[in-house]
Amino acid sequence: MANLEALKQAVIDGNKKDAVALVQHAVQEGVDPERLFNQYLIPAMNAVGDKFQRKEIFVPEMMIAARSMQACMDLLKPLIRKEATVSLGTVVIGTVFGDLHDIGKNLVKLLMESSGFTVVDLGENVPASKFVEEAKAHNAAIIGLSSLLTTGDPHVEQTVKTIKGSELAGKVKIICGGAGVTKKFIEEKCGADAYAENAAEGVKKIRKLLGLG
Ligand code: B1M
Repeated sequence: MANLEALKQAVIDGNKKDAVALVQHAVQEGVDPERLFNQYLIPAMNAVGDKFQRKEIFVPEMMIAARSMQACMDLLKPLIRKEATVSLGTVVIGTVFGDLHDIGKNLVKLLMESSGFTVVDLGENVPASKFVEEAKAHNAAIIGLSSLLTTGDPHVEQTVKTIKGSELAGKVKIICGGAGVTKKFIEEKCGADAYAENAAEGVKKIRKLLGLG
């Protein structure tokens, strides 16, 4: 039987080799890849964050754990991507300026693609103007902002302002998520169109914003 608690622990410990082997084993045993993400990999990264906050680990350990998580995600990616024949729309996504976290954003991207959207990934540390340029170039219906740092708040607000003040105003909807922002801040203060707590909610909210039900 697949040892999923051991998988969680391997990610927390930054033991990439074991984590990858345990994911492979779980998949061979028929465990649902999305269940692996939601019930083991994401809680593992949350545990890493808690340890960092308690000063039990420091940036290098956090980095090593993140690499293990990324390796597991790379392995699962082809398994949950279902090729859509027709795109439901284009989403331009990136992590806001000053923020280098990309694991959550990559997960959101993966789920959006597997749900039928075309996703243009701008990476991390993305300036506001780049979101506007790329959304124009790709005729995007949605811009997705990810923000993990609470110090990123002003960048989220600035990015939303820049997009809303550009010729994209009224043409593109903005959705934001990430541990650095709250629903209240996103929907009431910074003027974005939607907040999503996680990747699955992100897909649901985008469908709603585009009137896809
Ligand atoms: Co950093 N980090 N980190 N970090 N890091 C956090 C975010 C932190 C909460 C840790 C802590 O203190 N407990 C803390 C922020 C505190 C704060 O702002 N209040 C923190 C800090 C302080 C820092 C540094 C400043 C540390 C330092 O240098 N002293 C530094 C900042 C660098 C920078 O960005 N300029 C830093 C660096 C790093 C690493 C590079 C080591 C690494 C990132 C590697 C990488 O991303 N490639 C890292 C990591 C791994 C974390 C934690 C442990 C894990 C983040 C993660 O990947 N979670 C994190 C603690 C935590 O979050 N528990 C922490 C798993 C991921 C799947 O979840 O990204 O939340 P998440 O995404 C979720 C949802 O939020 C949502 O859906 C996703 C999945 O369902 N979501 C969206 C995200 N984006 C969305 C967009 C959407 C919709 C939903 O629509 C567009």
